[in-house]
Amino acid sequence: MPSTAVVILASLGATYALLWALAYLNQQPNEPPAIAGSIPFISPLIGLTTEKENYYIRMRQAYGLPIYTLRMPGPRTYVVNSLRLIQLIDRHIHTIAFTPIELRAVDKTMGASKETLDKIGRDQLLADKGYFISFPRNVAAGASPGPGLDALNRTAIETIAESLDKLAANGATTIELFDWVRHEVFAATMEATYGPHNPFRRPENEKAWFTFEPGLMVLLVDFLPGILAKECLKARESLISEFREYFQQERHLEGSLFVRLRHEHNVRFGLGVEDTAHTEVGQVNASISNTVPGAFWALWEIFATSIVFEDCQREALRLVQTDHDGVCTIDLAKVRTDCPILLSTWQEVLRFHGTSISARLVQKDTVIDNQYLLKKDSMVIMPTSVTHTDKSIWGPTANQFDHKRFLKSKKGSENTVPAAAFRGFGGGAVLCPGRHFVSTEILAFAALLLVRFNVRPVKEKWIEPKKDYLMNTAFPMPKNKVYVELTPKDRMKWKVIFSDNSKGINLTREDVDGIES
Ligand code: HEM
Ligand SMILES: *[C@@H]1O[C@H](CO)[C@@H](O)[C@H](O)[C@H]1NC(C)=O
Ligand SMILES: *[C@@H]1O[C@H](CO)[C@@H](O)[C@H](O)[C@H]1NC(C)=O
Ligand SMILES: CC(=O)N[C@H]1CO[C@H](CO)[C@@H](O)[C@@H]1O
Repeated sequence: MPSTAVVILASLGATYALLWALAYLNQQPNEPPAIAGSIPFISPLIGLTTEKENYYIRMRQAYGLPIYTLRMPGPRTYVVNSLRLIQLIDRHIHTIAFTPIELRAVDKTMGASKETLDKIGRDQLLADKGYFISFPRNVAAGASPGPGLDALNRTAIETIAESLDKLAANGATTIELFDWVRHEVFAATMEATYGPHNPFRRPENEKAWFTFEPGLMVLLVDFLPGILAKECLKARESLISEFREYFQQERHLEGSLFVRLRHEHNVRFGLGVEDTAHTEVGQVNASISNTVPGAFWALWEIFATSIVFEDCQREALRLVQTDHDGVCTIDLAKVRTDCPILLSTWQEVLRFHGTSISARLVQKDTVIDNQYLLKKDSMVIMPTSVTHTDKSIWGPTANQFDHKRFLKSKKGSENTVPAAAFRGFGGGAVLCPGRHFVSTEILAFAALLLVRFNVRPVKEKWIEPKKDYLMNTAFPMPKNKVYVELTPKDRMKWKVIFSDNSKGINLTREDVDGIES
């Protein structure tokens, strides 16, 4: 009789052979090559869990493939390294689609009813009929350069300016950078979006949001959410009831063009107040989850390195005019045109710290670039950090933070770095509609801080926090606290204005080329 050890060994061996066979034999010759690691299915899972984004970068370095297949439990996943292939995939809006992923997110995380999901999911891949696919076009006017954007960014900046005014009145104040930025940016973004009846003016609603947000991933994975995300679900219910009241009383009519267009979009698809209250939770997520860590890393880079700080401060000070009564006036609309280094720094923050992963679902067998077969029901993953660390695109300094990298005047930069290689706001059919707004908001925030306050770390030195990579945001979260002292520079009276010129911030290829999206 064989001993237990032999039985265990034999079954391990058989399992291994089976996994190996599944990973390789089941693979068609024209599919992207499979990378299985030492134990098929298990190694990639362990790699991704422990290394997060760095796993994709390591695989790119180790194998140098333009595209490859990762076999893990669940559907097969194609990971795209090559920018050229990413651009080709971007064109297959209907066959390599984003909408099923959005639909799943609404289903799992927003607590929408079956009827709501039916309305949202109907004809999802038809350009003029699908809810998600027609969303960007229907709401574009709310956040693209023009009156919609003007109103959004005016309110956001006023909110921040007011808050900094109060802070200055208190003299020196110590804050924790992330918590502080989170509150400032959240308050400004929500005020701009929802207007005078913004539900988030009530602190308990802001608190509910930040109880809800960290549980999103648990809801998305859908593993025992009732137990593991109990608080999160409770917070969601209270947020939904706030939105129910907001839309019931038609408060959105006094809100931004953006929120009004979103509401009209919903009405067009037959969604009522109850449905809208649920989808709005997703809109808050889209507009805040990347904005907060983005603003944090921007301020971190601007203040923690002295050259960056000096360059940015010099530019910001140029926006200030002091009249003979000693009133300082700053025109924040000019951050977009008159602060090229500040702008370049923000773009570099998006390149260097950006970790967004574009995910798509293959709707039917599709061949790209005349050679790679992508099979139906597979996932396609395009990690931005892979493109953003590619030395063949960014040169030998790809792994360094260079705040002047995106300066137009910098020698050779325009020729060597194609605008399309910058993927901080996505690209192609799925381009972030909030990009102009959020860029203006963050740059104006930084500029105002630069001119009004001395910002120094409580601990003598700036110590960069460790990064916590989350699977579903465009930036990592800082793991350590950063305590900072803010001291007003002067006792002058400050006036914050925005001159009128409806320009956007052109960071993506689509903006530079003037492509409508
Ligand atoms: C620094 C802040 C932000 C970053 C880095 C960012 C980044 C992105 C990226 C990379 C995508 C594309 C995702 C993909 O390809 O799968 C995206 C989509 C989106 N973003 Fe942003 N975003 C930011 C702020 C905002 C804001 C402030 C709003 C709203 C006011 C917003 C609304 C959206 C929406 C609605 C989509 C989905 C677009 C679609 O369905 O076509 N984002 N964002
Ligand atoms: C929340 O927003 C982020 C950023 O847009 C996105 O990556 C994530 O998938 C969203 N989460 C859900 C559950 O919709
Ligand atoms: C951005 O690009 C558009 C279209 O190409 C152009 O009209 C606009 O002036 C540019 N904005 C800035 C700030 O350069
Ligand atoms: C992109 C941008 O900054 N747009 C506008 C922001 O708001 C001010 C005030 O209305 C406008 O002047 C900007 O053009």
